[in-house]
Amino acid sequence: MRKKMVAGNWKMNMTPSGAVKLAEELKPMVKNDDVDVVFCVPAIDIVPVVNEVKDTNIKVGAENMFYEEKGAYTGELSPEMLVDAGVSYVIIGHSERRQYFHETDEIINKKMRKAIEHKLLPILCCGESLEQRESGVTLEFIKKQIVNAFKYIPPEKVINCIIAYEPIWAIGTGRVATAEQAQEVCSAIRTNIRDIYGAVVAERIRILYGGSVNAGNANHIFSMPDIDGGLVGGASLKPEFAKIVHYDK
Ligand code: G2H
Repeated sequence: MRKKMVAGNWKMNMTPSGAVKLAEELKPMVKNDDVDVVFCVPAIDIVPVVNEVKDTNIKVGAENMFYEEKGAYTGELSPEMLVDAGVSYVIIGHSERRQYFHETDEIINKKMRKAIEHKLLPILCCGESLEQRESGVTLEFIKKQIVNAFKYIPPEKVINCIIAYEPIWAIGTGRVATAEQAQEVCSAIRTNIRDIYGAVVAERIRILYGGSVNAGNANHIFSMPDIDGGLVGGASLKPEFAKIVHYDK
C-alpha cells in the first residue's frame, strides 16, 4: 500500500514574511497521518518555513537545486545547502524550468543523481504539451523523459523517488486533465518503471498528478489506482490546500 502524498509547489510566490504567515495558518489544518504533506517553497523561504513547521507533520521541499557540489556557480544552491537547511524533498524538472530555464533531460538526470547522493527525495516532473497530446505521442514522450531522468540510478534508489505527471496544458490553466486521462498516463509510467526496474519498484514508487488540482477534483483524481496524490500549485497558497490534504473526508 503506497502512502498518499500532497505536495504544494508555491512557485515564485510568497515573501519570507508571507511564507511564515501561510505556513502558520496551514499547519494546524493539514494534520493527516494518512498523507505525507510537503511544502515546496522558494529558496529564500526555506529557512523560515523549516523553522515554522518544526515538530509538525509537514516536510519542506525546494523547487530546484544545482547538480554541482560547490564553487563558482553564481546564484545557484547546492544539495548540501538544502540538506543543512532542513529540506527533505526537491522538485526536479518542472516544465516551467524546462521551458524558461532550458533544462534538458541531461541536466535533469544530473540533478536527480546529485539529489539522491545527498539523500534528498526528488519529485521528478514529466508531462506533455497540448501539441504532443493532440498528435498522439504523449506516452512515448513521457517514457523518454522518465528513462532519461533515471539513467544510471539503481533500482534501490529509484524506489524512493516521486514522479509527478503534469500535463503542460493543465498547468495553471484551470483546465484539469480528467481523472481517467491522468490515470492512463500514470499507469503507463508505472509500466515503464516495471519494465526497467521490476515489479517491486513499480509497486512502491509514488506517482502524483499535477495540473490545476483543487479541493473539488482531488478526491476523484487521487482515487485512481495509479495516482498517489498531487503536486499542487495555485491551490497550495490558500486554505483550500488543507481540503486537498483531507481529500477523502
Ligand atoms: C503544476 C501545478 C504545480 P497548478 O505546475 O506543480 O500548478 O496546480 O497551479 O496547475
